Amino acid sequence: MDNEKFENIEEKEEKKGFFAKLKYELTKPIEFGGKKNKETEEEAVEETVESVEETVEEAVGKAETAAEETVEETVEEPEESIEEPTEETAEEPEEEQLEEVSEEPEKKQGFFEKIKAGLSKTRSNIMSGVENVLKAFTTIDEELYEELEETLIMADIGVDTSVSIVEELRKRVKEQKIKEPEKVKDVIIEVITDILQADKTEFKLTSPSVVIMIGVNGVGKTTTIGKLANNFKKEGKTVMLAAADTFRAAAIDQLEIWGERNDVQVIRHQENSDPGAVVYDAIQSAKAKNIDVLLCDTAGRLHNKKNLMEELKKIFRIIDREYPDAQREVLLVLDATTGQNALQQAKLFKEAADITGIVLTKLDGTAKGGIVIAIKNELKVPVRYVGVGEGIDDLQLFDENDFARALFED
Ligand SMILES: Nc1nc2c(ncn2[C@@H]2O[C@H](COP(=O)(O)OP(=O)(O)OP(=O)(O)O)[C@@H](O)[C@H]2O)c(=O)[nH]1
Ligand SMILES: [Mg+2]
Repeated sequence: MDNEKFENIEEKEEKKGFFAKLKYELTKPIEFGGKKNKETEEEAVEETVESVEETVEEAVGKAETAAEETVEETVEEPEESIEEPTEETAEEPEEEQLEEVSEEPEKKQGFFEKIKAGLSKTRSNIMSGVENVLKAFTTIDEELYEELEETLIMADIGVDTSVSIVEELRKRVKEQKIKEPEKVKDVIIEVITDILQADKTEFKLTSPSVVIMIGVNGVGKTTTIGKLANNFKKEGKTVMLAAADTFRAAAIDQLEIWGERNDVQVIRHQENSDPGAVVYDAIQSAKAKNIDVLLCDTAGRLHNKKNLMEELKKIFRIIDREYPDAQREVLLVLDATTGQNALQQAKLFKEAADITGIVLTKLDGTAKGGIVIAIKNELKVPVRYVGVGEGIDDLQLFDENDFARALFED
């Protein structure tokens, strides 16, 4: 086995991933950074702080190395890069190019680049592991499959899903009569893409509709409401927010800020008031004003788990009774950086709520994005949106094709 070659490839992958992330970090808007984290002492939030610190340290360390490397590279080939702007470039009129590209595909391209950059760590986490295993084998045997399974599990794809991926892989390798280990990589990509694209349904909101955001604390419920309000407004819909997380005054204020930013009304009561009453009032107001979408924030934690689930059930009962004509969407928000833990949370919330969709936040910069494959495969609840940053525009409708491409394209 050629160890040196091994390391070089790993280094290259890492570098590629790092530059994509660095590029993304430099362009993303900084909003609300860490504000929430300072307000609560819950473990999950502390973890987020730690992981942010780790990422910063890691980024600084890598940036230093990268800077050194860049200097070396520049010194080595200075002349070529100076000569680069050729006549061709000078001749091409800029305007003509702009005319050709209409606004829509450009926007889509921006979206795609953002998710691709966000997924760079996940991509190298999955693919460099797979490539290393495949390189270590000359024939396809049982041991190879076992090592692949282990690699997929390590990449946060989850045990059950990794087992079923490898099972399907065996079948396809046999069917396609593949003999060389390096050709297995494309089949793995194919199998995972099929999982991501299975059971596609379109997310459509009719008017009026009510969207309830649920999930444990710190996953990004309130932020996602702010981003959703922005998305819906851009579609020409009227939006109202309900501050049904009355557990902390700061939670109500946070929603209020998102309301101001989006220029939409926020229905709020005092801290510790009944969340059901907030939702009741919001429904009456939304009806009176013919609001298209009512977005309800809920608490991520209460004194105990049972309280939380009971409170959610009460909110759903009020919506059923007061707003039967409205389309009801219950979106469970999961934090991609928590990996397997996100799956456990989903199982818990499924007991209390009819979850209609998943929002997977914080996909930007995490290496644990493989969890989306497990979520698709195991939860049987559609992923509707993905969060790729803290800014108002950092929420994307989950597009199976784009996501699979972003995950595997170099
Ligand atoms: N990087 C990144 N950060 C995000 C994303 N979504 C939310 N956040 C951040 O995560 C933190 C927690 O978000 P909140 O919206 O307050 O979470 P919450 O679920 O409402 O939390 P509770 O109100 O405590 O239940 C904030 O600092 C957000 O800016 C995302 O997609 N990417
Ligand atoms: Mg909140």
